[in-house]
Amino acid sequence: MKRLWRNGRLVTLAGERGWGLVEQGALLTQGERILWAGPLQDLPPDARGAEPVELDGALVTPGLVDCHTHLVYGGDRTNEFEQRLLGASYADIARAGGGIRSTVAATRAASEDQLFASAARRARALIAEGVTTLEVKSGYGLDAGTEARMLRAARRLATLGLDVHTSFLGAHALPPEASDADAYIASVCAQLPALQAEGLVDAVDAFCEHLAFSPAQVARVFDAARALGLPVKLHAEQLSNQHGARLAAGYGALSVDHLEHLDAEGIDALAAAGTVAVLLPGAFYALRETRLPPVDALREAGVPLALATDHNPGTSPTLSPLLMLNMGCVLFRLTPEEALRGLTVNGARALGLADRGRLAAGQRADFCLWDVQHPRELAASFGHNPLRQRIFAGMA
Ligand code: DI6
Ligand code: FE
Repeated sequence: MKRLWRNGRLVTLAGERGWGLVEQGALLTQGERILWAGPLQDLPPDARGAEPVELDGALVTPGLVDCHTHLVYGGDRTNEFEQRLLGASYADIARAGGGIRSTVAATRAASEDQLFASAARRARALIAEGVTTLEVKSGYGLDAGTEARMLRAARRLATLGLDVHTSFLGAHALPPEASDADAYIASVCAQLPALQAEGLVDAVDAFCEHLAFSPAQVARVFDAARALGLPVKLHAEQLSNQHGARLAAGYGALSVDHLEHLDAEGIDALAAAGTVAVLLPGAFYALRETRLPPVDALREAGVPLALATDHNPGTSPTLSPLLMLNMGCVLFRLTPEEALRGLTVNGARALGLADRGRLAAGQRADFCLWDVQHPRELAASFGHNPLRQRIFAGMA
């Protein structure tokens, strides 16, 4: 059925720059697709017979794409918040058996239904701020059964009315029972074919860090992904420079994420490969990091910049993509337009998706109606949610 959404102020993000603002705009949709977007006065003839929907001057943006989350897990890590306030570092806590490993124990003890129920509560919070596409990683199971259970729970989040993309992050940390990292990497690679056959994997991710896995170990995981035709992405250069970005770019990675310690050579590699840089200000803030990702140099090199919540129980326990818009600007010096592109069109690109993130013909009919005058307000304010309505797949 065709719908004509009229009297909106469209933030189309058409083109590579600018908001693409259309005052007195309209959107023509059919089912879950946009057929046309533009000024109401230029409405094409095929709008005849479409059911009219009045937008009352709302500001319309593409639906938000949260391209990096660890939304499915068991347990609670707020004790680590207190430990860090007393001076412990993330690495100190990890070495003492806390951190990722503590979430692994709680996740292994949870059923798929329990994992789904807690993740659904979190997903509803993201939805309430306009998220229509969500990426979810595994990586808190670190054994074949629990990794698969996490990914199944993640896939079930689609029943809440959002598009879910899953990444296999078996190479997140060494599980407590393993003593040989290379042997563990072999088991990670061995899990992939069955997970892919079950339709649980859209991309393969890894954590390249001195307290996680080396570039050589990550390369083995990426080789296994490549053999199955799966795209890769990487947690890179978060706490130190392991040259993970360069490695990932060599595999044509969709994205590299975090990047506080990225160097000039890594930036050139990303630019050459067309890999998206995903910035995660929630983790930067929560860990009270001081070293900034090289945003100016990334921008100058023409690397697409995305922004995401990185929701996880340890380093980024936020469920607010709107707060990430603000932090992306205040902490990382993105412009409000770059920040919004980062949570829409470039977030989509970080997932290998070209069919969303803009208001244009052929795109998915996922969009948000906001009670603001100008799109920069979405980034300028924080702790406030001006979402009036969220449209997913053409439906309110
Ligand atoms: N980097 C992160 O920010 C999360 N994972 C990763 O590789 C943190 C995961 C955690 O601490 O639970
Ligand atoms: Fe992460």
